[in-house]
Amino acid sequence: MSKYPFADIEKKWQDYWERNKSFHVVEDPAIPPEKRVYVLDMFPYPSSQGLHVGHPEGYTATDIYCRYLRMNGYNVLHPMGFDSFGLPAENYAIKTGTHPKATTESNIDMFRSQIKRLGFSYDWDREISTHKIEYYRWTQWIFLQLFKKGLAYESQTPINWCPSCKTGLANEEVKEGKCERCGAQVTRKNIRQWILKITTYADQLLEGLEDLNWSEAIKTMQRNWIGRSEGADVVFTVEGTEDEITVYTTRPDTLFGATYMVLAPEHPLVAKITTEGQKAAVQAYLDEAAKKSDLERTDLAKDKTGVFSGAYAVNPVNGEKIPVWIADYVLISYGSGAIMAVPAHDQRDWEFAKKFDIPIIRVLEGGDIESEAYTGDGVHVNSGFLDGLGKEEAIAKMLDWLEERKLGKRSINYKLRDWIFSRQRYWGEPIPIVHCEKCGVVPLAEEDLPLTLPEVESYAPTGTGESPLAAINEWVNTTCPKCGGPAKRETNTMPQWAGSCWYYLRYLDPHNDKKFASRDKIDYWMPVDLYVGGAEHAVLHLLYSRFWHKVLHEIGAVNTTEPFQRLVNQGMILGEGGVKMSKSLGNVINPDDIIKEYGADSMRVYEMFMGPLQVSKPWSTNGLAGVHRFLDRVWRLGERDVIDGPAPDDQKKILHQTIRKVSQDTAALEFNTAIAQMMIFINEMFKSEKLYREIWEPFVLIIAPYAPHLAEELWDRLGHNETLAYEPWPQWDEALCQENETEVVFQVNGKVRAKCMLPVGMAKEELEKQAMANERIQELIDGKRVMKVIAVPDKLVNIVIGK
Ligand code: ANZ
Ligand code: ZN
Repeated sequence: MSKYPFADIEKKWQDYWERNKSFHVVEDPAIPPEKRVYVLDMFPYPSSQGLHVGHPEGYTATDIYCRYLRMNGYNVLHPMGFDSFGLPAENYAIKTGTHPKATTESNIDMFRSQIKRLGFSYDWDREISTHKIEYYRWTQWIFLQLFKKGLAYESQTPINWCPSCKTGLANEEVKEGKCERCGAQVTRKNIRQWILKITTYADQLLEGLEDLNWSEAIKTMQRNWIGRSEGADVVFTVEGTEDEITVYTTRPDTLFGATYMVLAPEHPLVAKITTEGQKAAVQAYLDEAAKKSDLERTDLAKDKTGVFSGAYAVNPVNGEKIPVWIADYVLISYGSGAIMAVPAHDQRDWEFAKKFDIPIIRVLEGGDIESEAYTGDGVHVNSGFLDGLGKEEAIAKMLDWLEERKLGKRSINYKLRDWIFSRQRYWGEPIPIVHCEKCGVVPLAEEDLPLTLPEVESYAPTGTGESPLAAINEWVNTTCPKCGGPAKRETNTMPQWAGSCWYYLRYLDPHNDKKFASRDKIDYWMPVDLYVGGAEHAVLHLLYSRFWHKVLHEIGAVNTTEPFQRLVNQGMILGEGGVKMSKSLGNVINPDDIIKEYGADSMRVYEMFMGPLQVSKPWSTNGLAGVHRFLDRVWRLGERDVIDGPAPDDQKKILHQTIRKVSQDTAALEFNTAIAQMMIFINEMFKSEKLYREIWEPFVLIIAPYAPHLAEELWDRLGHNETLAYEPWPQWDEALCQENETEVVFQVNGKVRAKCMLPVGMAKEELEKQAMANERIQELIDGKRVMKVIAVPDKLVNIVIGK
């Protein structure tokens, strides 16, 4: 008996698959559409740390599923690639002078070999990397399509600015007021930016969620991010002037309770309406507010600040004069950048009014407005023509009233902001735009793509808000594609999200140099049937790629309105003890070490055995060793000589039960319970000295998706000389699965005293007889009075005795 030689086996089969291109897939037209499946993993960013244990979790899950589908006759597209533009490589280049391309490509080589060591069945001929010219040429092409549709525009906007990375950040990259990458405090800076109009698609992005097979949790996160809000724009006039202040409110029914107004500090009317006497105070306040991020400003827990402008506005419903304040809890970027404040019924306004001693007027009954704002429903009071109405009726009535008098109109707002798409960085896709003195902003012609990233001397950002590309005169100075006159290239680059917005399409046709992907191939495979990855991409990546996909659909470039039909988010793998794996805690598990010590198959089966795919679960070295022992037992069974004759019935039964469970659970991505059943099967097998071919062969096939190297080796030993990857998946016979005996317990006064295997479905009377005839039970009831016998078929018999 030899030791389970996983290292040799794994190397051997990985070489075999590679040599034979076992998982190369083509668009076979003979395969009907319902048998074509596209299973996608979120591709990794090739960091210098290499693969972590979270990567193989999702990758193993999809790999098992793909291998299972292939054996069930599906044509399976299962590709892998690298999201290879991004900040870490650039930051490393700034520190060391190493070209980001060199670092990135050596990291990719490391990742690829680590991934290959896990035996995943990717079609490596389709590998892509987003930083490759052949790839980003098409990212640039898609940008041009967005530009042509008017969905890309330039704007001078205050953006989040990381003073340490010296670059602009999208709102999504700011976490609690700090830079997501480096942790520095984010400030505001006015800068020229390229912006994508994702907001145009807000409703489509919301509606599209309905038909997707995604978890409700992720859908809710996307809905909240889009943040559709229905309300009204209401016009107030500034007393004694022609100036008008438009506010956005979701509660027009509370107009009679508006006791002040607020302008955002950046509101254009601030300068105009501020009175002489308030000028100095207002200016001081504006200077302070400019330093804060939106997040800090809207933090509900934060102390409210503000300054009186000196001006008054007139409430359109009752002609009341109310003071206009300037306060940073109102954002310029939402609604109209101005609000009517109703302190009795809005908590932020309530806190502000308390602090600055502004009247609080109740207009709905309910709550205790002395201690907090009342935001619930109730009968309107102090509200003229709304008195006596509930919230919904009052809103409707007020909207009609305002619209009739042209004092307001229904309006819809979204939390979703347009996407700040430019980065003042080197290691990204150049934006294919030139700035011409005469023609302004001019896109490159599609034929002139790719616009390649030039070599630079220094990767360090200039800190002026310009990218390092701005320093390369030969590259920057160019001619205008329109008039031929002197022009300058755009020097901003695209954000890392750009490449990952459409990579799933490039896998379909990775070597096409005429199109981003041929329509035939798109039609053959799309949409993605299953997309597996971490929940950290719940909004950004998944929203951006949906947006691009919708644009591509509109221009007729793709066949579906949504890219990812089904999404599954894997849970986090935590460190031993249930805490997050982190360098500082020293509890990071390196997949390479695990593979070396236990083998790739052990790693795969262990990660799937830890628990349901979607939940977080702690690493356990004991658990891993247990799984390794299980595979070792499989190996040892496989070393027996197989018997070709018919197997005994009990072995057939456990086999068919196992095929059924593994088939159903694998199809449902419930891998842990499938593995548990295979463990039960192996225990049963060890009860006999004999191993029958008709039992063993099907088992080797069903364990193959989980432990493919081991299974291939066992299959080989069984005398087959081709990969089992396309062997038909074993079918189970329901009749053979039936348990014909079951364990029944015998109790005396509720205590279990004996157990017995009895035929399934035995009648109550017969069960009672069996119990009474049991030796141990007879001893216990001997000389006692039997008061009652309760029999539950297939489960138990309880004998109640007296003294
Ligand atoms: C008066 C009012 C009375 C409001 C009341 C609420 C309750 P959502 O649902 O998030 O869309 N608001 C409007 N524009 C704002 C801005 N730029 N910055 C900060 N707050 C703003 O919230 C809409 C409500 O948020 C609006 O309705 C407005 O306050 C405030 F009992 O108007 B409300
Ligand atoms: Zn020009």
